[in-house]
Amino acid sequence: NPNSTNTPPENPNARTIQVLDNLCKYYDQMQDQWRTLAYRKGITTLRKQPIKITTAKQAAALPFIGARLAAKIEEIVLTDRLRKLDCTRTNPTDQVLRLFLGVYGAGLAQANKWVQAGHRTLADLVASAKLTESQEIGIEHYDDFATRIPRAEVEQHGAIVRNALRKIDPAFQATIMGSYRRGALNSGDIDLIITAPNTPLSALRSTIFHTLVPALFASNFLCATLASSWSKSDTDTGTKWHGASRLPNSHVWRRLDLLLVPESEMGAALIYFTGNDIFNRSMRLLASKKGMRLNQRGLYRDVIRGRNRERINEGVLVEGRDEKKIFEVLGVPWREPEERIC
Ligand code: DCP
Ligand code: MG
Ligand code: MN
Repeated sequence: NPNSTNTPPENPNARTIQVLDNLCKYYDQMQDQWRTLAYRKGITTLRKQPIKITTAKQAAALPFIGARLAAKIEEIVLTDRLRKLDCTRTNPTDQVLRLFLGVYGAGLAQANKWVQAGHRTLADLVASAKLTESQEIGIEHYDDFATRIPRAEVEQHGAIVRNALRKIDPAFQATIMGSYRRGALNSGDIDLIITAPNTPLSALRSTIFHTLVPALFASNFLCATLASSWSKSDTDTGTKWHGASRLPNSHVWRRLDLLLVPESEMGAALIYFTGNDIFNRSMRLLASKKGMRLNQRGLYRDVIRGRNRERINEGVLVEGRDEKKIFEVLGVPWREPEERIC
C-alpha cells in the first residue's frame, strides 16, 4: 500500500496515519472500495497537516474528513489504538474471508461461497472445494504471492524479460509499470507493458505468446500461467498474460503481469497501468463528466450517455499515443507517476 511508504516518521500525524492505514488495508482486502477510497483521501489530507491533529473537531474541519473518521482520529490520539481495528482482527468470519480473498483469482463472491460452504482454512479448500487450476496454484503459493517484492527484485524480473525479448526481436521494449513506476519501495507484483514500434497487435501477440512466453518457461523463469488472453484465433484481441516468475536460485514465486500494447495506444496504457486504481477511477469519471471516455486504449470524445450515465456510442478517438496529451485534452495538470497516489 503506497500510503504506508510515504509518511516519514517525523510527520506530526505519523502514528495516526499508521493506524488508519491498517484499517484502510483491511477494507482494501475486503474489497470495500468505497471505504478504501474514503480512508485514502482522509489519510492524504492528514499527511499534509503541519501540526498534530488531536481532536475530532479539529479533524472534521479538514477536507475529506467526516465526523466518523474525525472521531477515529481522536480515538487513536487518546488511546494509541482503534477498537474497530481490534474487532476486525478478532472477528473469525472476517479473518476467513480475508484469507480466501488472498487466493489469486478469488473475488468477493467466490470467497463468500467458500465461507458459506463451511470452509475455514486453505487446507479445507484443497481437501474439499472445487478449485480451478489457477486457484490451486494461488493456494499452493499463497505466502509467496502475499509477500511484497523489493524494488530491486522487481527490476531483476524486468531485466530477465528484457534480455529474452532482445534475443527474439531487439525492437521490442518492456517497461515496468504499476506501483514500481509510482516509485514504491516494494510491489505486490511485477507489471510490464510490452510494445514495439510499427507493430500491430496481432504481431505483438504472436511474438509474446508464441515465442517469449515459451522461451521464458523453458529457462525456468516462468513457473505458471494463471490467466492468459491467448487463443489460436487471429481475431482475438486479448492483450494480457498473468502468471508467476522466479529468479534463478530462488524458490519464491512472484506474480507477473504482462500487457501487450500497440504504439498507438501507449499513452492510454501508460496511464492505466501506472494507476493507482483510485487515480484511474477519478480520471475516468472526469472524462465522463466532460462528455469523453477514457480507457486503457485511448481517450474518446463525443460520447453520448443515457440517464444513468450508461454509454450509448463508442465516441471518436482523440488521443491514445501520448500520455501527456491525454492529460492536456482532459484539462488535468500533468502529474508525475509518483504523484498519482490517491
Ligand atoms: N488497475 C486498475 N484497476 C484495477 C486493477 C488495476 O486501474 N481494478 C491498474 C492500476 C494499477 C495497475 O493497473 O496501478 C496495476 O495493477 P496492480 O493490481 O498490479 O496494482 P499496483 O501495481 O498499483 O499495486 P501492487 O504493488 O499491489 O501490485
Ligand atoms: Mg502491481
Ligand atoms: Mn498487476
